[in-house]
Amino acid sequence: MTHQFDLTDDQRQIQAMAQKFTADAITRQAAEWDEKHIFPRDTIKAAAELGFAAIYVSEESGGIGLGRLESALIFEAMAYGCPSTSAFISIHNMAAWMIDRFGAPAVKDKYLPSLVTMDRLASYCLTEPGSGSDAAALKTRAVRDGDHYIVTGTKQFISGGGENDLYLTMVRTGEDGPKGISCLAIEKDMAGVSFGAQERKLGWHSQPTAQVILDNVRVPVENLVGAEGEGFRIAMMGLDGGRLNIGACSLGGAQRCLDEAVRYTKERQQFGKAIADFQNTQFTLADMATELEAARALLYLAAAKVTAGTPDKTRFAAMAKRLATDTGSAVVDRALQLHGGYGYLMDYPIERFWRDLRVHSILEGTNQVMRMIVGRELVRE
Ligand code: FAD
Ligand code: 2MC
Repeated sequence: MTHQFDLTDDQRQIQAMAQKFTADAITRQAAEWDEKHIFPRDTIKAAAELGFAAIYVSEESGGIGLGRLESALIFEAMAYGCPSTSAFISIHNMAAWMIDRFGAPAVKDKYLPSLVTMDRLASYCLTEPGSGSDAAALKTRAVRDGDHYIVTGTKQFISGGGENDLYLTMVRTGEDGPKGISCLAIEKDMAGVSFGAQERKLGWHSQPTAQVILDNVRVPVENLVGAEGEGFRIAMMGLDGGRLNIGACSLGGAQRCLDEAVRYTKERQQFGKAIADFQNTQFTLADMATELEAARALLYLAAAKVTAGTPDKTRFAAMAKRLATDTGSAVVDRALQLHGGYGYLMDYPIERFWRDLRVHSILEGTNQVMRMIVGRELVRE
């Protein structure tokens, strides 16, 4: 019975491996990456040696073929050290999975071997300047010309923009709306690909974000992932998993801040005793731990549903992303309060987590869009 509600031995081993990698390679350097805006390519590549570049890519394609719960455990563990770096790796995983799941043999053979080793890094390009939440309104156009598409348009806010090697891009090949969208793999070095300036952000400093500008880029037709017109569905299926991963990054970051808050409040003395001895402190810590466990339980359930492909998986992924990211930020905010003025300083890690987690309520679908997905399905039933 408990197995149904607890991790298996194999899952615990995967979690422990990710926790060790985080302690050895991420946690100590993360503050410097944040402060100096360092993109830790070597550390990211080291994650690939453990299989973390292709966690739910099939073993036949060189991935480690795990489920979405195992994937969540890995991103949660890495986010304990650096949510920004963990989330960056999660986006690469989402793109690699889309190629593995929907790509024809030619496109898989061309790109997956270098993606699973992270010799190539991949971005996911859906958002445009004029279409964020209303993703199906995208305008980037791909016009067929013999055995190529000619692609023109601008993708906004692309994680990895300018640094990554492959851009999995949603483009319009047909009618307006979701049915006219296709998915194309576009290489950084193709003629006509350029990038906007690096965005200056509140958080997520360990990874680049930039516009991807496509000006009459000739992309071979074999780079189509899935059939023409299937791009929106493929993009949304990618996000079912991506949203779990972003939620997991919030859980890991919030757990770190809860642990820091317990440690700090036991050490910090005011009015002649540790501030952990005040009932307000203990009640605050109790609420943080309770809400975090509840959000984690929902996220793990949603992950199991996405692995199993249940009919309600999209709704559960949306519920879990909404709850985990809102809860994560609320937990970190209280950890900051319990640190008093020190929480506001860069000498302690809390303010970095506060900044890094904030964007998780916005990207991979805003938390309003998550409510839209859940609400629409509830009233449709
Ligand atoms: P808008 O859609 O303009 O929304 C503005 C506000 O209106 C939000 O509060 C929203 O919830 C609300 N709103 C909109 N429609 C409704 C509605 N129907 N009902 C109620 N409220 C509504 N995108 C990619 O494709 N790839 C990436 O790699 C990527 N990385 C990102 C990295 C960063 C750091 C950031 C900040 C964004 C990234 N994004 C990426 C884009 C991200 O997914 C979008 O910012 C997000 O989907 C919201 O779109 P928008 O910013 O255009 O906001
Ligand atoms: N799985 C499979 N198919 C799906 C799907 C899913 N999760 N979601 C939608 N579809 C299908 C849907 O079934 C429909 O097909 P059909 O007409 O054959 O039934 C088609 O796709 C269109 O779906 P909708 O009618 O729901 O489309 P609509 O335009 O109303 O809204 C919405 C979709 C709002 C949910 C979508 O636009 C959305 O998710 N917006 C948020 C955008 C977003 O998440 N951006 C993230 C960018 S990535 C990022 O931020 C990173 C950091 C990487």
